[in-house]
Amino acid sequence: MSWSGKRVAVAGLGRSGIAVAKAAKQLGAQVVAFDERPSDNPSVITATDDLSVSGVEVVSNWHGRLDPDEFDTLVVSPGFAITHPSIHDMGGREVMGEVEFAYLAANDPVIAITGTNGKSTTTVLTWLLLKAAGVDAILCGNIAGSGYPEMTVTEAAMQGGEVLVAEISSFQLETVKNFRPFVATVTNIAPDHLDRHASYEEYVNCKLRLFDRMSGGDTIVIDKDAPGTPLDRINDNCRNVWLSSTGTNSTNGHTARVGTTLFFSGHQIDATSLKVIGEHNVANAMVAWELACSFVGEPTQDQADAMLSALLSFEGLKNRMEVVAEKGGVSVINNSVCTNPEAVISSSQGLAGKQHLLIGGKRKNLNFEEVGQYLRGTDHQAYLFGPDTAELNSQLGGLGQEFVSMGDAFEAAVQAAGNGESVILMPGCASAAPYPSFRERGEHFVEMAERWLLS
Ligand code: UMA
Repeated sequence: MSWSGKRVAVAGLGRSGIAVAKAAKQLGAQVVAFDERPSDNPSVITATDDLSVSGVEVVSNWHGRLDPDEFDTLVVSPGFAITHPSIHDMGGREVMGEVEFAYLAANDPVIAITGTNGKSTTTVLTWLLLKAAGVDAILCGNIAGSGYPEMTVTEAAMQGGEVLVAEISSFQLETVKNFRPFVATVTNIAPDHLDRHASYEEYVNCKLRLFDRMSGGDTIVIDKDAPGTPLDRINDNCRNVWLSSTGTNSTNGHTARVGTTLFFSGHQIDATSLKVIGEHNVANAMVAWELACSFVGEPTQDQADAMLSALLSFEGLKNRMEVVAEKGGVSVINNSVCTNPEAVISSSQGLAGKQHLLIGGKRKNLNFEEVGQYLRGTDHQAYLFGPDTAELNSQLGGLGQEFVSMGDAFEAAVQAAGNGESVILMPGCASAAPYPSFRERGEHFVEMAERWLLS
């Protein structure tokens, strides 16, 4: 597709919008980038300076409307809901999201990973396995704050390599049309983002859009034991690779499990030798291996050895069950990226010993009753904080202690924790003020843990 001379509006001056505006300009389009934040916002100032150098016009303090006669195409960032008035204003003209734009600009095949939980870990693991196998793979997509060299899909498309390994969110899938990964998976599906998607069904439909265009020589990798994945709705117009992360189902790929023994292309390891803990990480490892093999084929002996060594040395990502301090037999763990009830339960189940869980933030219309039921079957304690504390506690059946701030909740939790126990930031919610994102929330938690170590 040619962008030369096209009049392109880009909605959003975040990571996606900046990348699209620069790329569209580089591809010969006339670009105007819009953002509803005021022009004196520090991020808007930085973005405006950055884009002006590239010859992109910037409109900040935007009222959210567009004159369709001025533009041929609108490219929206994932943070824009499909109900945004600018999309409506475009009428029948071309509207696409960042992933669609990147796909049209890319020359490389894409391995795409979606799902509710585990997608960042699976994406990084796939990328590490491919690198170990000698493939020039690029890590990209929705992934943020992983500690690895991540970039937007657009930046990856413009950079080019052998294959793009992309984490893809439901927000990004709302606006895809031609996007056709060569290899793809959905890790699992559980309720999330119900403040953005009209219903859980719509959220599931969005996730499954990843597979819509796949056919012929493409490959879909599915864990038959993944919670919430509708196995009867997986596109079978292409190769389907089935694995069984619990070892209870039949498989046709490169991985298998018998008890705690895991097989990767014939190599045998015990699940406990993985540095990342929990059953969900066994699933992530098996899915990543299948994804990597779907690209490289049957690995040679040297490739398989290098891939296995990469898998066994993987210590996990920042903000994901990251042990940040240990004192007096108490472990302090940062799981700031845990932003839905299902992730609270699965992350907690992956860890032995009594847990003191810091839960709170924006609830996103999600229901925490199942977390309440889960906690009642354990001796874990919940410490609630943030704007939705009262609603959270009511859904937990009143078993949480309520605090104004995450700092107060942390103080109470470390006071109460004893030898062999853990204090975990397990928010289950999106970040809320004073934290702009899960990264700042995690950073503050780590700072508190470091101060506690010195106390
Ligand atoms: N904006 C408006 N009006 C709107 C919405 C946004 O003007 O109605 C502006 C904001 O003022 C801001 C910009 O748009 O300046 C932000 O755009 P954005 O929200 O799309 O954010 P980006 O920085 O482009 O980041 C996006 C993803 N953000 C979202 O999906 C909300 C990032 O995922 C992703 O890492 C990045 O692209 C690169 O691909 C974040 C996320 O929270 C981490 N994702 C959700 C999740 O993982 O649960 C889906």
